[in-house]
Amino acid sequence: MRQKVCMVGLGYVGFPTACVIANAGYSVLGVDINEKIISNIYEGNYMAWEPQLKDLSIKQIDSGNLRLSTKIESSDIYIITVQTPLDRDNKPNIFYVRSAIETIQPHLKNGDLVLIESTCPIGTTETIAKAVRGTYASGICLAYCPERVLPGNIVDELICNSRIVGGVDKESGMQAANFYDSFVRGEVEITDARTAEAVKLIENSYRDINIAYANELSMLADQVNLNIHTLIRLANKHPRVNILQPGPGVGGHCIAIDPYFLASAAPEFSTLILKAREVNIHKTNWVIQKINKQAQENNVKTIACLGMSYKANVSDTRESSAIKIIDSLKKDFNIMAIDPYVNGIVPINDILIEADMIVRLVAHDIFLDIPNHLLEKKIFLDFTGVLPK
Ligand code: SAJ
Repeated sequence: MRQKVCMVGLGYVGFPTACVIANAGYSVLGVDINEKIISNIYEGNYMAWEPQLKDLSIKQIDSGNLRLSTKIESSDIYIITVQTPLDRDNKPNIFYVRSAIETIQPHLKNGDLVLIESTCPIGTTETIAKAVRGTYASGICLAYCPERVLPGNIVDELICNSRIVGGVDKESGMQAANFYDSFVRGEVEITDARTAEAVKLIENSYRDINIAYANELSMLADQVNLNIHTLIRLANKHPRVNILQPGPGVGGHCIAIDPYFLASAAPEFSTLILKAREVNIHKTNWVIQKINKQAQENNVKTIACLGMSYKANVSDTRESSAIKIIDSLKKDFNIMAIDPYVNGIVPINDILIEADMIVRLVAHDIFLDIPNHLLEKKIFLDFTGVLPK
C-alpha cells in the first residue's frame, strides 16, 4: 500500500516539498491552519515566482496524489515545515514546531516517522523525541532533516540538492534516509539530530558572514573613493578568493535569522557570527543615510524606489531591506515604490519620468535594463551590487 505523508505547514518550503513528494508517488496531505494559503493554492496563485511549481501542483492535485486540508489525518510519515521566528530579543521561538507536534501526537502510532525540517536551535529534535516517545508510542522514529533550497529555484533544488538527515537514533536516521532517497537525486547523508540542526545553522551563518564582508567592503570603498565592483571583480580573479556581492542589507527568513539561532547555543563563542549580523544591519542604515544625503543636497522631492522584496525575482518581503529603506525615506520624501512581484505590474517608465531620483534596491531582471534616456537628468543610485551596464 502507498505510504501516506502528512506535510504540516504549507509555507515556501512545505508546499513545494509536498508537491515533489506527491510526484514521487506518495499519497500526500498538505495541512495548513491558514485557509487563505489553501485557497491561493487552488486558485493557482501561490508562490507564482517559482518556475515549475504551478504545473507540478495542478498535476498532483488533479491526480489525487496531493490533497489539502486545515486538519491533520493519520499518516505514516509526518513532516514539520512550520515557521520558527525570532522573539524581540533575537531568541529562537519554536512555539509553532511544538504546537505542530502536539497536533500530530494523537495520531502517532508505532512505526511512524516524524521529520522536522523547520530551522531549529541545537537540541530541539532530541527534546521533542523524549517528550513524544515518553508520552505516546516509543516505537516512533524522529529525525531532523534541514532543507537547503534557494527561493526562486525551489523545485529543482528540492530534487537535486544533497540532504543531511539527523536521526535521534540509528533506526530513525535509516528510515529518514530511505524516505529522502526515494525522491532526492543528491546524496543523502545520515548523522545525528544535533549535528543536522547545527549544519543548517552554520551554512546560513557562513553566507551571512561572507555577505557582511562584501557589505563592509562596499562602505569602505565608498569612503576611500574606490569602485567596489572593480575591486571585487579583480580580487575574484585570485583562484582562492570568491567575494560575494554587496547589497542594501540581508533579508529573507533564513540568512537574517539563522545566525541568531546558532549564536543562542553559545553566545560567548559567537562574536564573528553576531558581528556579521551587525554589519549587515548597519549596511541598510548606511544606504538610508546615503540616499538622504544625496536627496537633500539635490533638493529631491520624489524618489522612485525599484524593488521591495528581499532579493531579486521573488515576491517574498520578509525581513526585506528594501522595505526598511522605503519606510524610512517615506518620512521625508514622496516615495514611489515599484515592484512587479509585490505590488503588481505598473507602467515603470511613466513612474520613472515623474521621479527626481531613482534608487535601485532589488536586482529584479525587469530593473536591469532601464533605458538610458529615462535616467538622464535624474540622480540614479544603485545598491543591488549588480555591475552597472
Ligand atoms: N545577498 C547579498 N549578496 C550576495 C548574496 C545574497 O546581499 O552576494 C542577499 C540577498 O539579496 C538577500 C539575502 O542576502 O537579501 C539572502 O539571499 P540568498 O539568496 O543568499 O539566500 P536565501 O535566504 O534566499 O536562501 C538561503 C540559502 N542558504 C545558503 O545559500 C547558504 C538556501 O540554500 C537555504 O535553503 C535558505 O537560505 C533557507 O531556507 O535556509
